[in-house]
Amino acid sequence: MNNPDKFLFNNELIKALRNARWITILTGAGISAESGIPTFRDAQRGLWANYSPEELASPEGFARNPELVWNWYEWRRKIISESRPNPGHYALARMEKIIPQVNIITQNVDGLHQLAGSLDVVELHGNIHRNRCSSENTLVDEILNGESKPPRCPRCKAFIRPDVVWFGESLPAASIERAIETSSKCDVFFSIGTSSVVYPAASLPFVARNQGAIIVEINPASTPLSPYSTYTLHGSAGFILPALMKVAWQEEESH
Ligand code: BJW
Repeated sequence: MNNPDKFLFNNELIKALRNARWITILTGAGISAESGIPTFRDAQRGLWANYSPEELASPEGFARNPELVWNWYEWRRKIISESRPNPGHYALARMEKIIPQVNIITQNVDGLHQLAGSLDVVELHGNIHRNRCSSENTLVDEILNGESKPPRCPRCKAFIRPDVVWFGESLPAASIERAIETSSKCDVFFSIGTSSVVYPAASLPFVARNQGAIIVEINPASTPLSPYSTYTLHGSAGFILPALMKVAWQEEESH
């Protein structure tokens, strides 16, 4: 299925999109898969196959083996720094120019939505490009070359860690508040490229559904959200999103 013109969308979905005034979009690792960034659960292959997400992305895992966790983040940072947004990211950035209110809520830490030109992006799980002191929680800008792994905070000498949200940690209050607010006001809610298993992000489509929004899921696989979605579009985000833009708004790729 390579030709966008051949992808058949439900007419009611297209009508709902054309009438929408507020669209909220939750994204997960799947939207960045076509940029070459392994999805979170895919990343548990190869070099990292022996480690569970909880071991690599939790305060307990970091306390047990800080060097292992730091190396994993260094590995991911390298992949992310060499990647570019894909047609899925660009399609969402263009949607902002058509619909009066579009909010992106992302679980991703890669910054690719912003790089694609999206202006209103809420980062639920932080950003991998930033570091902070694991003790003081203050951002640390500069890491000296040749330092220990992980490097140490220049002030208190505690380990530096990525400024992301690990299992068991609270999400930034302003981000989750904004995410709930925009989910509770939208006409259409997209859930794109997420396995819908990690909370509280996984609860946002239900906030939207409970207030009457249409739920559109884009994912090659079924997820726990699929039975509750109004429309489930099985396929890759980098293919489906530009096709949807074209059919709903006669809008072409132009990046
Ligand atoms: C494609 C595609 C293509 C492929 N196109 N699609 C309520 C109930 C139960 C548990 C909890 C609960 N509340 C809190 C919890 C505990 C926990 C949790 O949810 N655990 C579950 C696993 C059960 N949550 C937390 O701890 C959160 N904190 C919190 O709630 O604080 C208060 C509290 C604490 C403790 C107890 C109770 C309350 C924090 C969660 C932080 C998650 N952090 C991570 C790491 C971030 C930093 C980093 O990136 O390193 O976030 S874990 C990881 O999972 C990462 C992701 O953002 C997140 C979601 O993963 P995602 O994006 O869905 O990726 P994948 O890989 O799972 O799926 C990819 C999908 O894409 C697949 O479906 C593919 O099919 C699809 N796909 N190619 C479209 N081309």
